[in-house]
Amino acid sequence: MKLKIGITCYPTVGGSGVIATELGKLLAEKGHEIHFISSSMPFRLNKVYPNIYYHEVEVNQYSVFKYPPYDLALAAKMAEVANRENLDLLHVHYAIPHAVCAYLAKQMVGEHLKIVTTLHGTDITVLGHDPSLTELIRFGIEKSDVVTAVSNQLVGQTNELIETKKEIQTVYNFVDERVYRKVDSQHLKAEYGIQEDEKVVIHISNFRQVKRVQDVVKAFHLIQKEVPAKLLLVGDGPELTLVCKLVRQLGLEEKVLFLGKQDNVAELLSISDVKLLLSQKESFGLVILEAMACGVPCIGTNIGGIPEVIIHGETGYICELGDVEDVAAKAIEILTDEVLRMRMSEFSIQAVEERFRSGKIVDEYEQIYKEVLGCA
Ligand code: GMT
Repeated sequence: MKLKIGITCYPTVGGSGVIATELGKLLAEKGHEIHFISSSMPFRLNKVYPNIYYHEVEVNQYSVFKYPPYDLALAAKMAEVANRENLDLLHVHYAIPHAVCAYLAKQMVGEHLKIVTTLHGTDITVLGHDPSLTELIRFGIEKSDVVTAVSNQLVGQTNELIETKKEIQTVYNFVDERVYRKVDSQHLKAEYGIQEDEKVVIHISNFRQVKRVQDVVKAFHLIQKEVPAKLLLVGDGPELTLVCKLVRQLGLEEKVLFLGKQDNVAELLSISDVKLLLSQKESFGLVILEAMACGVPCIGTNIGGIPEVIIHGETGYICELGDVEDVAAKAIEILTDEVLRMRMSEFSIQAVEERFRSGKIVDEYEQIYKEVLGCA
């Protein structure tokens, strides 16, 4: 049965926007009709799909409003699209504001419009800053017909912090293995001035404080004392200036390459020997999955969903938050033992195939939609 699905996400924000967009594309490839309802065009929606539509939420600036009413405009747009296009369901990413807006739209459209909400962890981060929103997050969750979260850890954390009785199912993130696979990009090494004997350490993020990019630089400082290596820092964000300063202080200017935001990450991953993600908050860590799919062993912190993605000792290593000495020791182990690195690389590709394959996860979402619509 072909479904008509509305998808709302923050189209330009990190992993959740990527997952929402990729999910829409893969569902469209399976014949479903997809309607993205968001403030701007999802950034990975880069080709024409005849059964994908984009409905832009426009917020008018009337002088009477001190703040532009985005949430109301979104709810109105959701209701308008749901009525006109006869949507079966809205799949929204984030409880606030999206699940709350979807509920408002449902009130306008009728009970038949189902709401599936996926939590990515950011609601919980927001809550850490503003506890006055707890009730609203709980409301958004409890008014959704189905709620999923991207890791078991996030399910537990949501139950604990939001104190909701709502059943939350784990549906892991996935990668499009047609994009994230090992490719031949060895020429990039020479182009970036990386010597034949130098190993490549990579970090990719939006350089927010929670990503602890300084820890990556500190660990790399220890690594390069033992192994000839370069560090690729991919991405941009608020911490970049401080990270540059630390690189200068440690005298690493010649060994750290700031590559800014990049689109073809698979090419960069394919020349990398190990990846570091040393965040203090991370409900899943999609960038780890992307690296694993390209056969890159990862070292991550014992935080959030990271230990559900990296299998310690098999596909990479888990270290305690802030323990840069241990991170460096583990990285040196991987970089100096080619047999170990190759084994971890192969296990990483296998783990993605077994647990996070796009086909498997898209089927899980499809099953959820069919159950909630009573057509399973
Ligand atoms: O981590 C970010 O800064 C972006 C954030 C987002 O909203 O996209 O990422 C969250 O969702 C991703 C997709 O599910 C997860 O892979 C990230 O771990 C999660 N970030 C945090 O929990 C901090």
